[in-house]
Amino acid sequence: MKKRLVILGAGESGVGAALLGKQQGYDVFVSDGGRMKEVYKNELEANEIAYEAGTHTEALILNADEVMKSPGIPEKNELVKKIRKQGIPIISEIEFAYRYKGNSKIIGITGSNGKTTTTSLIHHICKHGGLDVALVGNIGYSFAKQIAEDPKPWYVAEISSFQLDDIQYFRPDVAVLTNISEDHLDRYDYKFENYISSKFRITMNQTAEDTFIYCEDDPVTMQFIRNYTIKSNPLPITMNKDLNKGASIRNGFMTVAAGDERVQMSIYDFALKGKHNQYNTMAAGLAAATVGIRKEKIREAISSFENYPHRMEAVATIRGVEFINDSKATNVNSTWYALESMTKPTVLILGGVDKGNDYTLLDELVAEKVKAIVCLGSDNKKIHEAFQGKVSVIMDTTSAEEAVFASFRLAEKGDVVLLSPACASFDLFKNYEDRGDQFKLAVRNL
Ligand code: UMA
Ligand code: ADP
Repeated sequence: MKKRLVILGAGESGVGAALLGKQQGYDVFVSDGGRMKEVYKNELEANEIAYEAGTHTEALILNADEVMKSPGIPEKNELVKKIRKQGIPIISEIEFAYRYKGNSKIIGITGSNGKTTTTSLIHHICKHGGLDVALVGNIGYSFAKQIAEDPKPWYVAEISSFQLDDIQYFRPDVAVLTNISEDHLDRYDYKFENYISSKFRITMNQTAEDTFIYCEDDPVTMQFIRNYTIKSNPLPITMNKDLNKGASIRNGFMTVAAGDERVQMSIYDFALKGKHNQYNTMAAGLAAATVGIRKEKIREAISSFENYPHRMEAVATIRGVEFINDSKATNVNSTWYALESMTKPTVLILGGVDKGNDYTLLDELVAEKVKAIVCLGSDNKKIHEAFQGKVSVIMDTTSAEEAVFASFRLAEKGDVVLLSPACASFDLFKNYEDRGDQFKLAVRNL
């Protein structure tokens, strides 16, 4: 008899897993409790995969042999609790994909910040170096779908903590942990340790044949690393000392040493600017060197890379006021790095859905650089409380347009207006892209 695979959530992960499941001979049923996107409906129908939308019918779910839970569905969901109670195994989409990857290799990138940048830079370097490689995972493309439709010998996978929560055997050949800071605490019982454990699961199944790249300058990583038994080869990155193995930046010069070969390069030749991106570039260069990309190819690719939008993206300078879109800064740590790289007086646009933020981390940089805070969110109480008396102006706005107008009024020639919200966007926008796009449009309409 066919194994019954029930898939919860019919978004990118759910539909990708359904396609792979069908191809591998499972009896697949997809259940989406909300509204499904038309494109995903069409995909399931074209492949004759049974599904329901707008409800989760328990009778059709609790008879599963195995459940693939989409990463956006939290553990506290009543149905998930019932599935667990019945002892039905729950896996994530990357676990399901892993089962069918064959001999292909995986470079997996996780961390609180810098995942997308590091993942896409690694992908760019590997492609430039001649590897036949696909870009998958949290970056927006289902890993399972890639395997079903266009399997490759190499995958560069961005991996979220939600995806790591339900892995069993998933084992990346090269794992990268960029850094760890508070994020998504609402999904981890507001316990930072739970979220940290989730991140370290990237190393859980690694063996001595694999590699683990991590940031030695990241206090949380270094505090918790000793709690885990990591069998893979450790390769650190740092700006604090020279290393025989790993990557370091010293006096404006990066040295990458994965094996015998050393890649050396000036940070002024990096396409990505800012200290946080120097860390990302070290991690990416090291991952590429680990998988054998030639050093001249690594250097060329690092200097030719173009980053994704919404990450410290220069929008325009209007009457001497520079506008920067960092809408992807959805937690305090990423906003910290954005502020750290500011060299002009800054009007900071902050706010949205707070994920349990501790704003005091920004106090010093705000005191040094921020002349006004413009809140862009439906509930800004926490921001007011955090910065009252520390910044002379704090005001509320409820649309990107209003925030841009207000900031432009507060800014003078030579200032910068920085959208780096430290929060998710779902209160007022569809997602962070929508927030960034509306911001850019409002700036261009000034
Ligand atoms: N749904 C249910 N029942 C519920 C709740 C939701 O059926 O109780 C349904 C919704 O109606 C919807 C579907 O689940 O149709 C969506 O599932 P999902 O939220 O897991 O989203 P996917 O489309 O599968 O996208 C996911 C990742 N989303 C999340 O983790 C929230 C995408 O990352 C990822 O690109 C994609 O898989 C492919 O791997 C997005 C993200 O926001 C970009 N990630 C977070 C982040 O980066 O901070 C972790
Ligand atoms: P992620 O995919 O982990 O969310 P991104 O590369 O999309 O990471 O960057 C998200 C935000 O974090 C952006 O605002 C970016 O400027 C900032 N950022 C990028 N890399 C780092 C890093 N290594 N440390 C801290 N912040 C970073």
